[in-house]
Amino acid sequence: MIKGMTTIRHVASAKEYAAVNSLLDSLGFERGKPWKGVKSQGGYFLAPVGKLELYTGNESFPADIWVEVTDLDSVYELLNRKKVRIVGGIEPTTWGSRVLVAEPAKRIKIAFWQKDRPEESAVEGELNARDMRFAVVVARWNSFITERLLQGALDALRRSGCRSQDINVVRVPGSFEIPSQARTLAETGKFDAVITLGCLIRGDTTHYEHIATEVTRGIGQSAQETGVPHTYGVLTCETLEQALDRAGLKSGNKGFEAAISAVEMASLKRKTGTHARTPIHRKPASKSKTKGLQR
Ligand code: DLZ
Repeated sequence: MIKGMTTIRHVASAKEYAAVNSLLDSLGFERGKPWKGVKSQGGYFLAPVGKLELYTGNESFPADIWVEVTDLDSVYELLNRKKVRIVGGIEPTTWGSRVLVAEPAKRIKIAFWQKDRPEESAVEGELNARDMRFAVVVARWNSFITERLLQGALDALRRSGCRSQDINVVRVPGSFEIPSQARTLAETGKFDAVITLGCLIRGDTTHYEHIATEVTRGIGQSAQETGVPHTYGVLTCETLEQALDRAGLKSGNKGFEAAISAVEMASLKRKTGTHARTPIHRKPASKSKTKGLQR
């Protein structure tokens, strides 16, 4: 039944109204649509999380707008820079937080607060590829670009601690062939993750959309159905210039990024996965069927 909640505050003057708006902008609040009525004007800000908090007892709170922040000291600096009135300073609370009250306009008090210790601790993968094996499927089409992606990916794997003999590079004719080969490799159960690298350029591919859709879908499907993490380093570009940018010039190297994501996902899988659909059977690299394909 409930759709949303809005707290309304009246700001006395247009100057103060502008100042409060400017402060909330600087703090990163998302602005909603402004409105203009017969007697007044206004606008709203969206908060990432909203709460309606009720309490009972004798504690008194210094403001009725409370904004939880991740870095209270930076907010303090920002308020000083913007010459916003601060009531007192940063104070400890009785509930394991620190609070700072600002008064950007008359009778508009905002309490900024930060918890001393964040409550949630998320599970994350690590960027350590020691004892992990990776398959890299790379398309030969547009090899001028894909070889750069491959160099980026190999660099990332080695920097993450992966041994050269644990990286298996497999070349396929074009991006269209990536998903089936990725799946074949994933199904061997020998790899912690599969990294896919290719480059589709709209300029020279009339059926670009179809290939791009099929490649993306196929790689995703292989990841889901085999349970082996796959990462996506297939560039889909309008022009060769754009592809060059993403293969080591202006916008980094997407091969490097795909490999780093593969390390993270492989590590995460080890932490969170109960069992893989295709368990990883560790064998000495020399007995591996893909031995001849190693770089
Ligand atoms: C045929 C084709 C074309 C026109 N363009 C590209 C491209 O931009 N990038 C790419 O990786 N592959 C391209 N291909 C080749 C197809 O992916 C596929 O290898 C062939 O159609 C053979 O099945």
